[in-house]
Amino acid sequence: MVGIIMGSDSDLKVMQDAAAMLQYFNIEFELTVVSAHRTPLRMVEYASKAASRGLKVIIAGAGGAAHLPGMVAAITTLPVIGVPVKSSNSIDGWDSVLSILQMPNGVPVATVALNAAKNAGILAAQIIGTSNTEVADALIRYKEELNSSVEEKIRKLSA
Ligand code: RP5
Repeated sequence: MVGIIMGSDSDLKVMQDAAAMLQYFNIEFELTVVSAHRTPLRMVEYASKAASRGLKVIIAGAGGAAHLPGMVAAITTLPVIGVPVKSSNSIDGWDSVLSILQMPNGVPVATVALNAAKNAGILAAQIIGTSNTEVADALIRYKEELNSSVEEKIRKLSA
């Protein structure tokens, strides 16, 4: 249902947080490496077949000259969530953030914060939740748990 792709296996340590959230919300996903620069034909194949294969959302993470999310968004009509990964050669991750964020009019990528694959997983769940009541209910519970965990901390602070 959700495709998680990344430019390199070195992105996995960040991107596994997206997979963990999809597991939490009981959403099927696949996870693979697709490089815009090193395997461009594979990228075109993946993006052009994603919708007909039944995917609903693509989460794409990349670092440095992070063209993968934008190029996939250029090909597919599915929503693409971009995760800027701070790779080892990064200039503090700004290269990744700006490469993914600064898309031209007409080709949006929903860009999350640097290394924020967890939020990408939640955002994908929210998209799926618009047409899936089980996921929508799980998201309500998740919000309630977030709220309770903060209230608990506030109680402890004021005790
Ligand atoms: C990008 O270059 C990848 O997304 C990764 O973040 C970065 C470095 O890749 P490796 O050299 O570690 O394979 O394409």
